[in-house]
Amino acid sequence: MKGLNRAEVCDRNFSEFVEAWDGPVHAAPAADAPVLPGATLTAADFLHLFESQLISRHLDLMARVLRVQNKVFYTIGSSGHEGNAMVARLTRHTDPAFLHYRSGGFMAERFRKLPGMDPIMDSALSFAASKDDPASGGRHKVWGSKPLWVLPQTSTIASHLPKALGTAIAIGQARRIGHALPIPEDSIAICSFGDASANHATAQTAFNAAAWTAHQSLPAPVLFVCEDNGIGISVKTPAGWIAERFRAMHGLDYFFADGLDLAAGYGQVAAAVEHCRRTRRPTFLHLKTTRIMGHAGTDFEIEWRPIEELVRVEASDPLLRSAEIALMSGLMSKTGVLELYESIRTRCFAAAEEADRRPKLATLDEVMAPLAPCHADIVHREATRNDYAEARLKAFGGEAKLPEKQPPRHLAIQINQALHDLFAKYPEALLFGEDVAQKGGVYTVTKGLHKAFGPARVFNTLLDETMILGLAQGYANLGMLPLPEIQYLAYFHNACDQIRGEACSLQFFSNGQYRNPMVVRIAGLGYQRGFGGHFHNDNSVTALRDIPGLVLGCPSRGDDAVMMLRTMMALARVDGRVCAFLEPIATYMTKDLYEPGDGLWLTEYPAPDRAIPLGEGKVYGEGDDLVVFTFGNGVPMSLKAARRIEAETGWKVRVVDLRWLLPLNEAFLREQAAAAKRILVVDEGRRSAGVGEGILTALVEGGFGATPLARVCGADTYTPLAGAAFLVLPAEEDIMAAARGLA
Ligand SMILES: Cc1ncc(C[n+]2csc(CCOP(=O)(O)OP(=O)(O)O)c2C)c(N)n1
Ligand SMILES: [Mg+2]
Repeated sequence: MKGLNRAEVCDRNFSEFVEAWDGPVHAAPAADAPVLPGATLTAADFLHLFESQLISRHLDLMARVLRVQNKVFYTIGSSGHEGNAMVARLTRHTDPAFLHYRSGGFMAERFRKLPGMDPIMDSALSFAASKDDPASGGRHKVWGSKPLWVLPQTSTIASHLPKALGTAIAIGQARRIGHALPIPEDSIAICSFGDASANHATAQTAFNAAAWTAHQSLPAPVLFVCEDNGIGISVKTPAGWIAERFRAMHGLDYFFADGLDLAAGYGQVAAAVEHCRRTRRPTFLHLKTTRIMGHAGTDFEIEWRPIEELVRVEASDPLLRSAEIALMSGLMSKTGVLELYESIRTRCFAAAEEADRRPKLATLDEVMAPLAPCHADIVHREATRNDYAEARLKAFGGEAKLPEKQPPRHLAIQINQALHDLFAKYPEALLFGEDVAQKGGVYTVTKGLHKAFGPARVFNTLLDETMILGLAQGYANLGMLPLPEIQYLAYFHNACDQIRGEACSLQFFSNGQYRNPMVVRIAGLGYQRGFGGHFHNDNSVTALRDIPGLVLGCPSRGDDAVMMLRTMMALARVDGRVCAFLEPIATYMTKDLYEPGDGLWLTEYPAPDRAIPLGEGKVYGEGDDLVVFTFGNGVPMSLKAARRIEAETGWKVRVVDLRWLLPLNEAFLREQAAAAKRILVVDEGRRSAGVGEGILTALVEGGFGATPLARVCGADTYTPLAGAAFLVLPAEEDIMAAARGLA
C-alpha cells in the first residue's frame, strides 16, 4: 500500500474486506426481524443505518480528494464515528441536537426523518462553502438544519454543552411558566462531543450543572453522548478514563454503547435514549468509537504514530463490521455491498461537483447580512407597545402604585420597576442568576420580582457564570426571553465565550435561521465607595466592545435605563438580538448631581409608551465651546465639571451621553462634533481599547482631527482597594485639567 494516503488505505480496506469475506451466511431475515440472532436491531433498521454510515464515509473520502482541488474547504471527518447514526435513528427530528463535528452518520440518518431532504447535497454545499448551503449559507462547515432541529455549533470544543443542558432544562420549565414549546413536551436535548472534550472546563460545568439540577429532582432531559475514540488530535485519553470518570457520577446516569457494532450497540443506545426520555434525567451515553483517517486531512498520522498502531486502528473501522453484518445476515451479497458502496461514492462526488458550481458569498454585505438584524421601526413599535395595562396593574398592585405615578427615583429603583414592567409585558421573560431571587440581588435591583412573578420565572442559579449564560441560550432556543444577570462585570469575563463565541454567533452561523435573543444585565464599572477592589469595580468594557452583533448599552440615570431596557427587550424579541445592559453600580443610588440634597439625579418613571431607540444619545446643554462625549458614571461627573468649566472660562459646554456603546453611533458622534470648538472624551474604562478609543477614532476618521481633542480615561491597571481606587479612575479634576489644556 505504499504511496497511498491513509484515507485511500481505509477506502481500499473496505472493498478488500468485502471481497475476502467468507464467513457463514444466515437465511436473510424479514424486514422487521432481528438482523442477526439475538440482536435488537431489525433488518430494516440495519439497512438504513448502513446506508447512512456509507454516506458519511463517502462524504469524508470525497472531501479529502476535492480539498486539494480547492472545491472543498473542510476535512475534519466522521470516519470511525459513523455509529452515531444509531443515536439519530433512535431519537426524533424534533429533539434539539447540538453535535460534535464527527456527526456525518447522525446527520445522514436524521435526514431520513423528513421527506424530500438530501443529506448528500446539503452536506456538499456546506463543504463547498456555497451560499446555498442550507445550514450556514456558506459561513462555516457545520452540521446544522432548521427543519431537523440541529443547531449549528462553532468549532470551540465543549462550548455547546451548557446551552444543550439549558435547552433540556427549558423543555421542562416551559410548562411551569405556561410557555408553548415549538417541540413536543417529552423532547430531549442531544449533545455530542469527544472524549478529550469531556475534560474541558465548559463541559465539566455542564455535567456538574446537570447533576446539580437532577439532585433537586428537577427535569434535565439531556442526552450527553461522549464519542470516545480514545484520542484528541494526538493526545491519547488514558485507557478507561471516560468510563471511570462518569460511571458513578452522582446525578448523571451512565450508559455504555458499542458504536463500532450496530448489532450490539443499537439496543444499548436505545436503552440510554429511553431512559433519558422517560426519567427526564441527565444521561451520559459513552459511545465507543474509533478515529480513522486522522484528526483532519492535514493530520499525517503516519509521521507521528507507529504504523502498526495505525493499521490496528484501521482494522477497527466500524464499516467493516457493518459490511460483515450485511453479508453474514444474508441481507446483502458481496456484489450488493460493493455496488452500494460505489453508488454512494458516485452520488457524493456528483453532489460535490454540483456544489462547486453553486454561488459563494461574494460581498461583505452578504457575509454580514444575518449577523445583526435591526428593524428599527418595528423594534421601536414593540418597545413602546402599551397593550398590557391589566398585567401592569396586577404587577404593580393597582393604579396608585404604578411607577409613573411615583415621585422621581434613583437608578436602582427605576431598573427594578422596569423589570416588573417588562415581566408584565412579556410572560415568556425569565430572570435568573446568583442571588437574584429572595434576596433581590446584591444591590436589591431585582427585589420583589421573585415574589411577584414566582420561582418559575425568577430564580437563583448555581454559582457559575458559564452555566448562567448557557441556560439563557437554552431558554432562548425554545422561544423564551431570558434576562440572565451577571453579578459583576469581572465575572462576565470569566464566562465571556458563551456570549462572544456562542450566543452572538448563532444568527451568523445559521444564516439567520436560529436566534437566541436575550438581555444580559451586568452590574459593573468603578467608583464604588465602601465596596472596594478590582473585582467589584472592574471598569474594562473592552471584552464586550468587539463582540460582533452584540448590542451594548450603559445608562447613566433611571429614566434612560427604563427606556433602554424596553428597546433591548424589543431588539431581542423582534430581531433575536443578544443585548448586554451594563449597569453602573456606583450610580445605582445616586440622588444628587451638584450639591447634596439637590435631588437632580432622580428621575421620573417614563410611561410605557416611551423608549430610547438604539444608538440615540442624550445631549445636555447647547454650547459649542467644549463638547464632552461620555457615558455611565462619566455623565454626572462631566456635568459637574461642565458647570465649573463654564464658570471658569465663560464657555458654553455641551455634554453628550452616548448611552449605546455598541454599535457606536458614529453618525451621531459626528453630528455632535460638527460645531464643536473643542472636544473632550471622558471614558471611565481603561485607556487601551476602551470606548474612548472608538470615539476618538470615529471623530478623527470623520474629519475632526483638526479640532482640539483630549481624552480622560482610566489607567491600564487593575483597581486597588480603598481610596487608592480613585487614583486609577478619571476624576472630576482630571476633566477640569483636560479642559484647561484645551483652552
Ligand atoms: C476550546 C478549544 N480548544 C482547542 C481546540 C482545538 N481542538 C479541536 S479538536 C481537538 C481535540 C478534540 O478531541 P476529542 O474531544 O476527543 O474529539 P475527537 O476529535 O477525537 O472526535 C482540539 C484540541 C478547540 N477546537 N477548542
Ligand atoms: Mg477523541
